[in-house]
Amino acid sequence: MDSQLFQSRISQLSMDSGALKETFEAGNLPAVAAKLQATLHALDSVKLDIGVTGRTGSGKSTFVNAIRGLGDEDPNSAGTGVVEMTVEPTPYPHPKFRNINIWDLPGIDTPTFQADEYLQRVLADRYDFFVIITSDLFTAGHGQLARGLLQRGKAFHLVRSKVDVDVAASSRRRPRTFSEARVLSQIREDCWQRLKAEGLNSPKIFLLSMFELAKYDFCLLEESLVEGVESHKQHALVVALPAICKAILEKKEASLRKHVWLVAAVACGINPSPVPGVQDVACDLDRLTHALEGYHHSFGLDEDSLVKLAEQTGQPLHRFLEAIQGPRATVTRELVVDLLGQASRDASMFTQELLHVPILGALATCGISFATVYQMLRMSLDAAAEDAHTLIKIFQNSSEHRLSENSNQ
Ligand SMILES: Nc1nc2c(ncn2[C@@H]2O[C@H](COP(=O)(O)OP(=O)(O)O)[C@@H](O)[C@H]2O)c(=O)[nH]1
Ligand SMILES: [Mg+2]
Repeated sequence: MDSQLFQSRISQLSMDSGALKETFEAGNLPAVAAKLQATLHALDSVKLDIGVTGRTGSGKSTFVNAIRGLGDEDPNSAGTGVVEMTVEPTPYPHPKFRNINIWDLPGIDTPTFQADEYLQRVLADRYDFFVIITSDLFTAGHGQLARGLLQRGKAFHLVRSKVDVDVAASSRRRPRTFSEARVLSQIREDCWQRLKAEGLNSPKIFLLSMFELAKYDFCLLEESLVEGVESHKQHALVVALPAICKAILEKKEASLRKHVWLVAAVACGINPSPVPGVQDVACDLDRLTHALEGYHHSFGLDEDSLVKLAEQTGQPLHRFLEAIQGPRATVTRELVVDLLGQASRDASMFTQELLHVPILGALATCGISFATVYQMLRMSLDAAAEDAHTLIKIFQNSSEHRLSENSNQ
């Protein structure tokens, strides 16, 4: 669906809230739910295209993999290595959120590089924003490219990769006077000076190591990517970004929470069937299974993500599995039924609480089904977010542990 139509649907939703309330109060949930279903569908199918560019060998392909939560050896990974492997723009869909494509773009280091020609060749308008990577100096080519993007009104983010290499080299060469903070600030200063010479004043630069993603500026980059994208695409990006930073976990939680009532209304209003063993509750179990799967994927709690986390940290998988409080198993209809059973125990009390909230109160009057489903989604979201916070603590502790082991060697 095109973005204008989507935006108008979202704004219509808020304008319609009075009308929605009346409809709910009249008890006509199916009529409202059909409208909300279209909104939910639009939200789930927002397309996002990210172009990753820079010179050959700067780490473009490695970044394309890292931002999708993949290592170099995953079957869906972009090929990495010192030889340039990317000749044409190549889309790499996010493994869990297929509506997001990260494009590995050709290197910008041909001897006759012309930004305009390059941007035409890669179809610049296709991308929502660009990430420009360099592993050493920002050159005239990067400057030309950035100016070309500014002229086209395209957002870009500047990344200086491989800072782990600079840090390690400096600590070897000047062991007595070494300061990591100083190395980083020198890199930053150098980037600023060179970009200034290219006509770009105080741009944000993100220093990264693709192999220690959480260590340098990746968390700041994640936030900047989200802030820079059109507002109706923010949700799609937030849920798909790697769940390794506290700030992004909070953004994920808030964005998913905002849509809980929408999912609940659609699940109760479209194709509801009685839930076995849960009295007075009817809803679409498949939709709820899909929603909970989305929470697991977004917070990195699915099996694939946990296996990758164990590999990255060198910790045994069971350490992560044991730390998880919420359901560990793959999300199934049986699990959803079980969770609905748990939620139904206090749903009637919850219905009373909902009555005080505009719109939600109106929904609650539609019956115990909505209150139970809403409660179940909220509980599951809270549990998933809490587990994700626990996992990043283990992740960060194990990175610090590995770093101190390395520096003692
Ligand atoms: N130490 C270190 N090596 C990196 C980093 N990013 C990429 N590399 C390595 O640099 C080489 C080139 O990376 P690649 O992603 O293929 O670059 P591309 O040609 O721009 O796609 C590979 O061997 C990567 O493993 C990084 O942040 N730190
Ligand atoms: Mg490459």
